[in-house]
Amino acid sequence: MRKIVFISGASSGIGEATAIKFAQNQYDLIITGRRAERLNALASKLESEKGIEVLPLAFDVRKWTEVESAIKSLPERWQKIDVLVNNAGLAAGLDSIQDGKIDNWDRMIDTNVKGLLYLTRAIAPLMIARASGHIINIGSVAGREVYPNGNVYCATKHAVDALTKSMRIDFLKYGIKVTQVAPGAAETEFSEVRFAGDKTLAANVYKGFTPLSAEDIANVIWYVSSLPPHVNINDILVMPVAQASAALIYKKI
Ligand code: NDP
Ligand code: 8X3
Repeated sequence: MRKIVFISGASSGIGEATAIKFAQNQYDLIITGRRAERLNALASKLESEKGIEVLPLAFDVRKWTEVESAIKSLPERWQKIDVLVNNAGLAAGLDSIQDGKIDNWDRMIDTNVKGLLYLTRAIAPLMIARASGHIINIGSVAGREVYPNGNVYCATKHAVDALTKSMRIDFLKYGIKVTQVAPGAAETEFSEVRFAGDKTLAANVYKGFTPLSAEDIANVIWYVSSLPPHVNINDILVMPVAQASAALIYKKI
């Protein structure tokens, strides 16, 4: 019987790379996001190339009713989730607080904090019933430090840090592992989303240095999930060599 990983935000970037990594290692996958076409295409590709089963589920993590019905609708076989990767998230805008757009704030808080909570609330009981499971939350260097105009995004990732520690305490007696993987700058669709589709602004973020790739982070997620049952990595900060802190990247331009 293959193990099952549930990955939120698998339609691009780190989540998609994580889906590929777990598929290569013969896990069955539940892949989620809002863009159903991308999820369906990834599911067909991985099923045919890797000989595993993939269940694509399109829903918005910001909506509790959608999260709850997606998890309640899981066939029994798919309820045995071994690993939950809480990856769906985004930055919207890069404005100082006095200029901040309320809609951007709501999107970040609702996705990065409430979405992560909603998925955990829906899936943790399934793990608790089996006294087994691993929850991997994708934090950020922005959850350790703040940087100019990062304000609300940084606050949401600080919240992920706090929630990861809280989950570890609350789930301790059930033997459920809880890990935070916190990346520095990784080149994905992240900056395109942050800058509302402006590809030039997004490309500038990664100019002059070698950023992390989505695969780099997927490799770390795979590593932390593949340790012996008695070993847990609580927290791991993964940076490009050219990045010393949230705001300090050495660029050769
Ligand atoms: P991408 O934009 O490439 O991927 C984000 C994923 O999140 C997409 O699959 C998107 O799917 C999903 N998502 C966003 N909003 C929702 C929603 N409301 N409901 C369901 N799914 C949603 O960015 P990354 O891969 O870089 O981001 C993944 C995680 O990594 C995020 O939590 C991000 O904060 C974190 N991170 C990224 C870093 C970076 O430099 N790239 C560094 C540190 C952390 P869809 O649009 O189809 O819904
Ligand atoms: C994403 C990386 O540095 O833009 O979490 O906050 S950063």
